[in-house]
Amino acid sequence: MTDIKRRSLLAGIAALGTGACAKIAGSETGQDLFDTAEDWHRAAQRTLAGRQRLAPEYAPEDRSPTFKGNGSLTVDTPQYRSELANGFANWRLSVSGLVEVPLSLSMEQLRALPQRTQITRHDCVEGWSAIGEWTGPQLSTLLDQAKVQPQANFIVFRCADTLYGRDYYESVDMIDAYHPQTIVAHLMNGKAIPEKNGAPLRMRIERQLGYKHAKYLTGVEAVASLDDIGDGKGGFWEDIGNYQWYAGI
Ligand SMILES: Nc1nc2c(c(=O)[nH]1)N[C@H]1C(S)=C(S)[C@@H](COP(=O)(O)O)O[C@H]1N2
Ligand SMILES: [Mo]
Repeated sequence: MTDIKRRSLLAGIAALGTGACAKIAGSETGQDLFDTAEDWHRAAQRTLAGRQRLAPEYAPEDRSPTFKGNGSLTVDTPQYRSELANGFANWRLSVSGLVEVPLSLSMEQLRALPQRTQITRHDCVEGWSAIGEWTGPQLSTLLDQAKVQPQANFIVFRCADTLYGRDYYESVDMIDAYHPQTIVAHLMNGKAIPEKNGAPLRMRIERQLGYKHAKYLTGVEAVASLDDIGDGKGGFWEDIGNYQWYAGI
């Protein structure tokens, strides 16, 4: 386990501990105290195990014949149009913020990293789902390469598009960032990701609802707090007041 992961797990335990501590303070005997600590530890383990659970994966024949595009269906800038025409040969992904080694990765470099392929169901809050196959490096590989600093608590996803005149962005905590099914996808159903689905790079964060899966990805940024990002609520939909930051499924 990486230091970051261990730290975010400990943060999770600490958050859970608040309730248990109140209980401990009110307990009468040593045995009570011991039992409470035991319960607390077990509950913490259960919750952490829950967050790390894998999303169901499907068989190739389960893939939806069409995977609808939702939200932005393209990026309306001359740079994007020329990148698209050019097969995204010059697209780069930055890994920045609270890292020892900032990275700027080409598509070729991303393709050269160890890859994960997963067939998963995408669930949009608007009430539709689709099953697709996604391939790309695990986000954890990039974060380890960039050496995320211990003060980082969140990973912010930066996107090329705007929606309703605002930059689309999203963020997750370190447990989702290091989840094995959190990947930077460059293939969908074995081919380059279509324009409407976020070409050339998009996040797949399989334990979260659809709006967390940032399309048209340009950067991932490690931050201590979300306060100074966008309007401070951790994402595009969160800022405009529609959806919750934690969208775990
Ligand atoms: N950059 C960006 N990412 C985005 C969106 C968007 O509008 N812009 N829409 C989100 C929503 S609400 C969903 S359901 C999924 C849709 O992915 P799809 O277009 O591949 O169906 O992308 C998410 N990621
Ligand atoms: Mo969505």
